Amino acid sequence: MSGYFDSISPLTFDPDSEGLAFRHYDPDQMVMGKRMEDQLRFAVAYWHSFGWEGGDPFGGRTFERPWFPADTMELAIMRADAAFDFFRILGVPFFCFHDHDVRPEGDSLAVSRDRLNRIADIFAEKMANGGPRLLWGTANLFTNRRYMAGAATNPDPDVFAYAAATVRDCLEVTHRLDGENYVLWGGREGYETLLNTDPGQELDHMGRFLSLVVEHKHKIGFKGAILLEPKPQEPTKHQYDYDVATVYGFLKRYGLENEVKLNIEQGHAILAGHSFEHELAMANALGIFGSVDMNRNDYQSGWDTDQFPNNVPEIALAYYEILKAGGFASGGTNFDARLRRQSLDPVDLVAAHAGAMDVCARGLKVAAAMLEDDKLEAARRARYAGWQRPEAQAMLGAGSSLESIADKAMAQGLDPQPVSGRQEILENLVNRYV
Ligand code: XLS
Ligand code: NI
Ligand code: NI
Repeated sequence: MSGYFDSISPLTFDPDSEGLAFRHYDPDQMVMGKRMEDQLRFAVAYWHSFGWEGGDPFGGRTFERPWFPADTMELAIMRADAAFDFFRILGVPFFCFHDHDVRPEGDSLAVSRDRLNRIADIFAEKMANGGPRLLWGTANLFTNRRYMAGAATNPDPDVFAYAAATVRDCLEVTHRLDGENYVLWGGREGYETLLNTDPGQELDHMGRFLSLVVEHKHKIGFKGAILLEPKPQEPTKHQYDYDVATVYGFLKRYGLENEVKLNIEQGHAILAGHSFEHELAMANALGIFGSVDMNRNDYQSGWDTDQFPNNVPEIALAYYEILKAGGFASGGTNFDARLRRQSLDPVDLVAAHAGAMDVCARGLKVAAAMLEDDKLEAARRARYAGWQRPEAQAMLGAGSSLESIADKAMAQGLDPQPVSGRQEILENLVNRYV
């Protein structure tokens, strides 16, 4: 017990509450054949909630937490105590962490690994005593200055090797803690200027690195999924893992499309000029949907603001795509989100997550209702109905050619007539559920 959250009791589902409670998130409510908790699979992100100090480019720490700056193991343990107290207040089933969030880095790889293992022992005990499970672990390959020019894509092979050692250790700790996934977000895998960069070589290094990680996963018997997290910009101007489609091309090129899935973040989708649901639908279409980071960006500011979700219609469309993909398998809903820097108090952190969980619960219920009613899907099926005809199917089959299709079209004197896409009618339909 850290004492930090002592003034706050565990939250319950209480729609009539005037205080801190869930008004929509009822873990036991059944939604499309599963408990809501098992559909949403919420996770708290250790870094934003227990590591981030409230700084921005114009000013430093605004939050006063007793474990800051967490540069000793004693403080790291105090932070772990507070984190697990917090998880219990929310009743979340999962959490996520980077090595860098949970232990101070040592002055050698060996010391860093030893510290990570010591914290993992503490986590294991807390997890066994009713704490949440691990949705995913990951390595921070972007904060230390050694990574300023990338990790796997660094021009210095020693940095590649250092990153390999770091990921080996994090993957093994994730495995030991029964993590359901292991995430690689491409931190500084990208570049600032072509004048000093060989992108072809860097992509090959990144492909090799990922293959090594996948190989090691199998070697140690880790059953979780390896997830890549696309992001188009920030911190480097040109991030290689731009968006879902780009990452799919990368995976294909290095033969990893059946080994790796994606962790899709709403804010990153927005930065890429896409909607969240676009990225989710693309991942589902390409067979690489894995998990989500449920944090939005500001639509105007153009950087990764990591805000808690608060827009139900948006989140409903996201869960609609997730449910269409069959729901989460190993993935879940991770709040890779942080408070605004003026939100100083423990209660702010609790309320931010409670509100976000309610927004997701509402979104999920809306999505399930739309899917169960089948009106949207019926309209979509009707739109593609022509493809049910045998002649249409034949065009897609092996026996057809451009010539045979063309000759037939000419012989039939085809003159296709446009049909309404019914966008506004469909938007109105969605609005009836929200
Ligand atoms: C940064 C990413 C990061 C990953 C984990 O923008 O969202 O937080 O989720 O490394
Ligand atoms: Ni993220
Ligand atoms: Ni992000």
